Amino acid sequence: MANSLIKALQCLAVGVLALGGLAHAEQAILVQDAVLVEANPNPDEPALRATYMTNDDWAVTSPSFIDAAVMVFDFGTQRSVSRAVLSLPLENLYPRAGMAPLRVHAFADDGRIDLADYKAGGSIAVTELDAVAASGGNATATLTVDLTGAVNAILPTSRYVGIRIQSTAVPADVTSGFPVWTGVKFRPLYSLEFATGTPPALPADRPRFDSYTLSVPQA
Ligand SMILES: [Ca+2]
Repeated sequence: MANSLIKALQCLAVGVLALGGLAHAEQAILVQDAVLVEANPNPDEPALRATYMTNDDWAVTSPSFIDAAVMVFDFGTQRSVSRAVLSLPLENLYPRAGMAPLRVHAFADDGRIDLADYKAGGSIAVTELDAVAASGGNATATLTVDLTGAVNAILPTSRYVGIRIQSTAVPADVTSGFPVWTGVKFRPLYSLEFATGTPPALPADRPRFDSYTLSVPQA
């Protein structure tokens, strides 16, 4: 109990630092989180749905499965943000060749996680990051991701923002070594902090947006 409280406070401290200088930071409510698993991935037949849903906060690729960490946040009546930052506390890193690259997708959600959320939203990631570099190699650091543009694109049509995080590795990349997967494991203490206000003209994550499936506010 004491340990988990300390961990939560440490997380909060890192999250507050991530929003340094932001007055009136608020938290979107984490409605649900889960892991969507694609079993026996076949590069010739990309899956449109996950095979099953589980938990334990994995985002790893192995030769025989892909685990995507998925979470849904509720922004209530909020219709725009001046900034939004996702905090992802690591439990462990599983690098290959010294790297654990991840990609982050955001999508307008219906408020609960189902198997179709494995491919929901645009095919282009909001952002990609190497968890080893972003954490400085600290396997229990908290990663932060700027999602301002993604959140502002979703809120006009949906109060629920879905986030999906996967390793960018494909099964064929993971042919040897131990363990037989690569990516990260998170602690289930995700948070999405935001500041109220009008959207910035050029959010940091905007250039990566898939304008086909998500409408991006015009400058
Ligand atoms: Ca959903």
